Amino acid sequence: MSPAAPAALGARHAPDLDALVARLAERQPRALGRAISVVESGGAAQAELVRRLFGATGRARTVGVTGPPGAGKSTLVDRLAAAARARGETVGILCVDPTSPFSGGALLGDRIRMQGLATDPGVFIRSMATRGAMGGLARATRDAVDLLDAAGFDWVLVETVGVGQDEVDVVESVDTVLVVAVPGLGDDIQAIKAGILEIADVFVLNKSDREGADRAYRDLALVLSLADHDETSWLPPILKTVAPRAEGIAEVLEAIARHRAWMERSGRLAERRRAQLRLRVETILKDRVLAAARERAGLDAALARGFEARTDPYAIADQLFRGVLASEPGGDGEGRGGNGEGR
Ligand SMILES: Nc1nc2c(ncn2[C@@H]2O[C@H](COP(=O)(O)OP(=O)(O)OP(=O)(O)O)[C@@H](O)[C@H]2O)c(=O)[nH]1
Ligand SMILES: [Mg+2]
Repeated sequence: MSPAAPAALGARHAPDLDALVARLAERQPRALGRAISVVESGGAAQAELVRRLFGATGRARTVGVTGPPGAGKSTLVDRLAAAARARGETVGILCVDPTSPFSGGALLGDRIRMQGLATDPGVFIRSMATRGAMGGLARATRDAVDLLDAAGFDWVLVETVGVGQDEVDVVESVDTVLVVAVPGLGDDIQAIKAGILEIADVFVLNKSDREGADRAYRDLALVLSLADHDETSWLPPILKTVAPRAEGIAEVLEAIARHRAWMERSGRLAERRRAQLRLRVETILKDRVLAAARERAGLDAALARGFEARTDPYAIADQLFRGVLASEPGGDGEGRGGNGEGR
């Protein structure tokens, strides 16, 4: 790789990012918001910002909260944050909604503003959505978790809406995953069985004030008992909560702490972080190769030609991949045509 490229990058972005990084350490909300916009917008600045902050990450308790729409995730996040604040701990909150075109703090922000947490300097809240996340929502979210972690928040809570692959990707970037279920929806239990049973570290049966809570508890317990586990594995607890009344919140915090302690003791924390690193690097690589194919190897033209000639997809991909390898990386089109340096 040419050393000139990163240097030029640094010169272009350094003054801005230096100031931003300094204000991040003070957890200034506007700096945090700007930094998250930087990682959402993708490109060189995203990479440079994470590069500068990465050394300060790894300290926060990171918790994902996922489950079906309306299960009470935001209310839970709000009460968990309040409980952490009561202990003097700071909380960064990301609300990720892949189905929403809007980002910038509208959804969860409004809810929590009503509770008064948003005026608390120990709490930062931000919504993230598809729009603007050029490098992919999961990647931007993972970077945003790093930002909040590096900024010194004791907790980083990530709420994701729904139960699709996007959510799985997002929650895989935290240390503890809470899956929220509610009584009275048999289909939800099915969905949990099919999709996210594997990723749950703690089950929260919210809306336990509703009819059918005991039944739902038994259903969940049954599903869990059928899962593969031995004496060395973590058996996800099921905790009943009534989030608006903060009932069961202390128990959820306690379960998170127990899970974290087990992760450290068993070596799973390091294992999970290694797996997360692999996932992130592989995602970045995929994005880079695809971007290089588009920008330097003529992806669109090759597709158009290939379609007309009925060339098979493997042959088109082979040709593009050779084009990527032959072209000069890092330059704004300067390396077009390739000179063999990229091997
Ligand atoms: N009865 C009852 N209602 C609850 C409980 N928890 C949340 N709610 C209500 O359920 C509704 C949805 O709560 P949210 O916290 O917005 O749920 P959510 O899962 O974040 O919703 P989305 O982000 O839209 O998927 C609100 O009206 C809450 O007041 C609970 O334990 N019991
Ligand atoms: Mg919500």
